[in-house]
Amino acid sequence: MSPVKKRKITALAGGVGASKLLLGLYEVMEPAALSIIVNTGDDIELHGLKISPDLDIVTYTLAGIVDPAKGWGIRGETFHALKRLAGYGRPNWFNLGDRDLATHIHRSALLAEGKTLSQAAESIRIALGVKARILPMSNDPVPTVIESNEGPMHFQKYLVKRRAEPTVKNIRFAGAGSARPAPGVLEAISEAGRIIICPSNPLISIGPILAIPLVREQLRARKRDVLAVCPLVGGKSLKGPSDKMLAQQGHEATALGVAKLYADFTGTFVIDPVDRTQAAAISALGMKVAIVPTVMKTRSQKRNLARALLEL
Ligand code: FO1
Repeated sequence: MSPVKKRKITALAGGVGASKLLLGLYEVMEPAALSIIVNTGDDIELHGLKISPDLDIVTYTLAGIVDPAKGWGIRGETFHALKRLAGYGRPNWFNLGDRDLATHIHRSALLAEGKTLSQAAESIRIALGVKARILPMSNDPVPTVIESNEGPMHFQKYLVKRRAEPTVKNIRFAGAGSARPAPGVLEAISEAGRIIICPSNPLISIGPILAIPLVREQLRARKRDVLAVCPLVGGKSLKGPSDKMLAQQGHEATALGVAKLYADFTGTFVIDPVDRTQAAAISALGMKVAIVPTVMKTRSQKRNLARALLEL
């Protein structure tokens, strides 16, 4: 492998869970050598604006402006515009802050001018001074639809408005089968020395990216160099409802259960020491297993995991 290729790292990411590791990577490697392919299945249109939560979470985190307590939105936000919107009878269950709204207005204006989501993401990350490449998985809409006991609902409605309470019967990525990867996505996978699957929800954060056929195919072609970090530790998700959703979908809510979903394209599966008893069963799926602390509460834990992944 050429030294340039070896230096390049590509990550597949959802939002809050992924951003912890991405921040670690951003701080321990040359940031410009990092490319991040981001889930857009969570995107939603509200108040006539295109909102791309995972793109924004990743961008705000790397720009150092994310709200550290929530992991999404901008630090020190105010919500005057949302209150006024509610006064007009508009829905206010999705908390859009005043400064965050500027991002959505800018993105929506660019799209209305005929620019792509990739171009909008590029404009936002440059303006916020982020040096890593941030690529939406696709410029085609691939909305995640939760088929629940209360009927089909948009993913954000399930997660935020209904607080992940409905039972998930099925998860659909509408249009994924014919969606094209956004410009740069396939190259980012083929040209990287390592491809890291971040510890995001395998079903609704990494799942939509994998549902684009050319992306999964390209990952399979790079299997040896794909590392996946397990988002469950001791059968519990580090962030969000992954464990509950896996169980409702008939998967084991364990490291092994996640490994089974990733076995066709992952060369090395990274688990926390807590799950070491599952290493043999995961190896039997045809993957190497790396045992590394994956809980990232502090900045040094984020950097340590990032360094460990680069050194594996
Ligand atoms: N998550 C919430 O739990 N409640 C919210 O009101 C909310 C608003 C929001 C606004 C902008 C944004 O970029 C993200 C926001 N999120 C909110 C996070 C988001 O719903 C999810 O965490 C991601 O889509 C899953 O990665």
